[in-house]
Amino acid sequence: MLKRFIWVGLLSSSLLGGMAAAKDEAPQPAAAPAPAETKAERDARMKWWREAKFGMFIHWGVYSVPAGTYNGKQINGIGEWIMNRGKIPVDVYAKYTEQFNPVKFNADEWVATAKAAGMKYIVITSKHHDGFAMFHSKASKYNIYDATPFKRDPLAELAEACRKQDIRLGFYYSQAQDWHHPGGAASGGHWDKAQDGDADAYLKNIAVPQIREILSNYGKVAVLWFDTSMGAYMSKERAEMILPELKRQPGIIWNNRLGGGYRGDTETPEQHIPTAGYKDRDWETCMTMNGTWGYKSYDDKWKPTEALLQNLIDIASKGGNYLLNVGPTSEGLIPAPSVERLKEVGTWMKVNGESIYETTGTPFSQPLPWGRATKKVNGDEATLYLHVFSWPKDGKLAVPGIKNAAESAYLLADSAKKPLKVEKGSPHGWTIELPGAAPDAISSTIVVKVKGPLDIDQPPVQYESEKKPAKKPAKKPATKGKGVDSLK
Ligand code: H79
Repeated sequence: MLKRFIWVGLLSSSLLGGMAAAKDEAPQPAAAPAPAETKAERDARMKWWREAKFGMFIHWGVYSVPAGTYNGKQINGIGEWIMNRGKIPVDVYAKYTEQFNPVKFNADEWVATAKAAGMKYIVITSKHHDGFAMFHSKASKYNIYDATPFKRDPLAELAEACRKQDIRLGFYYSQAQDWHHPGGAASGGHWDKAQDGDADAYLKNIAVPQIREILSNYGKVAVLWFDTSMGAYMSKERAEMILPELKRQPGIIWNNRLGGGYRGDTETPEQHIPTAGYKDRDWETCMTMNGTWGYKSYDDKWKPTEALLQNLIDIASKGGNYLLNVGPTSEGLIPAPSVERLKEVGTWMKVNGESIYETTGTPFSQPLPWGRATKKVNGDEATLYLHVFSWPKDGKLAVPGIKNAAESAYLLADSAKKPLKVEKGSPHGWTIELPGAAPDAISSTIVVKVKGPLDIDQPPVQYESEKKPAKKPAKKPATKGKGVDSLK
C-alpha cells in the first residue's frame, strides 16, 4: 500500500513537472530525494572537470556600459556591483540597456581565445546580481534580446561556438541576489521600492524559470555556477525549488553557492588560493586578471603573466582548478591586456600543458623552496612534474624527502628528452643537475619518472578543511564580511 502510494506520488509529480515545464511555470518539488550517487558515478561525472584544470570565467552584462562610472563619479569596488555600490535606482540603471549594443561580439573569437590559452571550459554570467539576463528569456523582458538594440542571444552564439570548437560551456546564475526584479535579494538591503516584493514569487517567476531556460535551450551545459546565497534568503525550501531543474542536464557540475545547506560539487575560493587545497572536495579558485570581474574602463591593475601562470601551477599543485576571469566591454570585446596575457599563458601551456592537465596535486606535503610539483600516477608508475620558478644558480635542484629512485629525468621543454643526472641524497631526496639557463623565464618543468608507490618522508599536510575556522565576529551579517567565501 505504502509502496503504491509513493509510486503514484512520483508519477503524478513528474507529470505535473512536465506540464509545468511546458507552461513555463515553477515545477513541483521532487517527490523523493534522488538516489545517492556512488563514488564511481561521481568520479565519472567529475572526470573531465578534474582533468581540465583551467577555465575561463566571463563576466559580461549591462554593467559594462557604465564601466565603473556613474554620474561622472568613479564608483569603488568591483564593476558588476556598480548598481548596488552607486545605489542606482532600478529604472535609471535599466536605461543603460539602450546603450548596450555589443556589435563587435564574436563568439568564435572568444572561444578561440580561451582555447588558445589552454582553457578547457568557459563559465559565463547568464544573469548577475543586477538581474539582467544575457540570453533571450521568456521569463523576463529584462534581457539582452528584448531590452537592447543588439537583438541577439550571446549565449546561443557562444553555445554554438563552443560546440564547434569542442570546449565545454557553463553558466553563472545569480539565484538569490537580483536587484531588478521585485523580491530578489540585495546585499545591504533594497535601495529602491521597485525592488521590494515577495521572495517566493521571485524564485517561482524569475529564478526558477530562467534556470530552466538556460538548462533547456542551449544544448549541453557543463557547469551551473550559483553565487551568493544571501544566508537565510536561500532557505532549504527555496533551494529545493531550484534543484529539480538540474536534472535537465545529466552530468552537470554545480558549485557550493546554492544555499539551503547544499554543498554542491565544488568548493569555490574566490580571489585566493587555499594554502593546501581541500581534502575530499573538488575545488576551483576563481580570480580576476585585474581588480574587477565586470569591465571597468579605468582598472589597469593587470596581474603580470608570471602571476597568472604561477597561480595556475600553484592551484594544480594543490589539486584544484583555476577559473580565470575576463570582463568584456559593452562593445563585445575582451580587453586587450587580457588577450595578451592569455596568449602568453597559451604559449607556456603548449610546451608545458602535459604537467597541468590530468595531473593530481603534489605528493610533497611541505612547500618546495623553488616552486611546485604535480603528478600523474598510473598503477605502479608515477610521473612527477617539478615546476621550477626559481632556477638554482649552482645548477643543482634539491628535491627533499623522496625515497623512490628516479628512473629518468628530463626537461619538458627539451624535445630530445636529454637525460638529467639525478643523485640520491642522504638519507632521502634527490639532487637534479640542471643546465645553466632556465628554458622558461617564468616556470620550467622537469619530468621525473618513478617506479613503485611514491614514498616521501615529510610531515603531514594540513588541508583547508581541517583548519580551525577563524573566529567570526558575533552576529555580523555574512554579506558585510570581507571574506567572499562567507557569501557562498
Ligand atoms: O561574480 C563575482 C562577484 O560579483 C561575486 N562573485 C564573483 C564570482 C560576488 N558577489 N559578492 N561578492 C562577490 C562579494 C562581494 C564583495 C564586495 Fe562589496 C562587493 C566588496 C565590494 C563590493 C558588498 C558591497 C560587500 C561589500 C560592499
